[in-house]
This record gives sequence, structure tokens and C-alpha cells, in this order.
Amino acid sequence: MSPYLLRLVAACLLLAPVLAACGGDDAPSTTPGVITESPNPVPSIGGPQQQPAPPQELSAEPVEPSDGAIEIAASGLQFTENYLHIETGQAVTIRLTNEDDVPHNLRIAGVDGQFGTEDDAVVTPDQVDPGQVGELTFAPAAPGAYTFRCDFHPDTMGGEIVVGDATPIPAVTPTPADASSGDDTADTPAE
Ligand SMILES: [Cu+2]
Repeated sequence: MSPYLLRLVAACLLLAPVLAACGGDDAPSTTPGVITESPNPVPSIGGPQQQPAPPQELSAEPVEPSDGAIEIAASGLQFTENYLHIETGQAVTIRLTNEDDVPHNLRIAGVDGQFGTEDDAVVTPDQVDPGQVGELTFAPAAPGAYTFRCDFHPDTMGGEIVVGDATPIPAVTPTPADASSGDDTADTPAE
């Protein structure tokens, strides 16, 4: 390559970014009056994400807090009250008394609709032993229906906390066919 060509190539390389920067794109990247919204991981308007269906038939009537608290029990491997209702913007303390002789707890899925994630609300202690009381405070950011469950009995113990005038998610009720096939396929070792 001749020295002349080399200089030409070098000049082009040096000029390329300048030409690209000057060409065409004369609109400023920030337009006055236009607010760019930043992504928000917590939906504040749309409400909670799709929640799992509770694995226990809901109580007929919703339970409202009394003095900011709702008292429920775990008894006979079920939540005694599992259809709870609070107003939008309200915080509620849920107190769970374990009347059984096995551990229970109560975990709310939170806005992401998933159990076992950071936005869950879980009673303290997270294992409520027989005779103990566990407690949590739930202050949802958005109205909607939130599912809770017992981590020790996730297939049989659960419920709904309805915030505002949302509709509770119906429980999954096993059909007789499901129940019998479930028994058939249950792999319990002979004792
Ligand atoms: Cu349980």
C-alpha cells in the first residue's frame, strides 16, 4: 500500500466517527416534557401477578380484621378460617395458633404470585410447633387476591387474602376420580 493510500485510509478512520455523529441524528436524546418511565418490578396499579389456586376450600364468609388483626388456627390439618378480607391500604396482622400435634405455618405468595420468593410474607417463627402461635404483618401495595398456604402441607392447607373488592381465586378441589387415583399412585412404603 502506498503512503498516499495509507494516509487516506487513516483519514477516513479518523473522520468516520465524526461524520457518523454529525450525520442526520440532530434530534436531542432527551425531549423536554417527555418523562421516561423507569421499569418498576412491583406492579402498583395492575395488582398482584396471577396467584396459585388455594388447595383448601374457602370459608363461606370473609373474615375481617378486628383491631388490625385476624386470628386463625391450624386444626385438623386445615386452616380454620382461610378467606380473609382487608381494605386497600390497610395492614393486617395475622396470628396463627397451631392446635394440631404437627408443625404448620402460613406463607403469603406476595405480588409475584410465587411461593418461596423474597416478597413472601411468612409467619414468625416460620415453623409453628404444636401449641405455638406464629404471626406476620401483611401490608399489600396493591389491591387484589393473594394466596397463602402452609409450607408443611402445601397440597391441603391454603387460603386467600382479598384486598379491596377483588374476587377470591377459587380453591382447587380434587375430583373424586383425582382423589382415588391419587391414593392409588401414592407410593407409601408398607409398614
Ligand atoms: Cu400445615
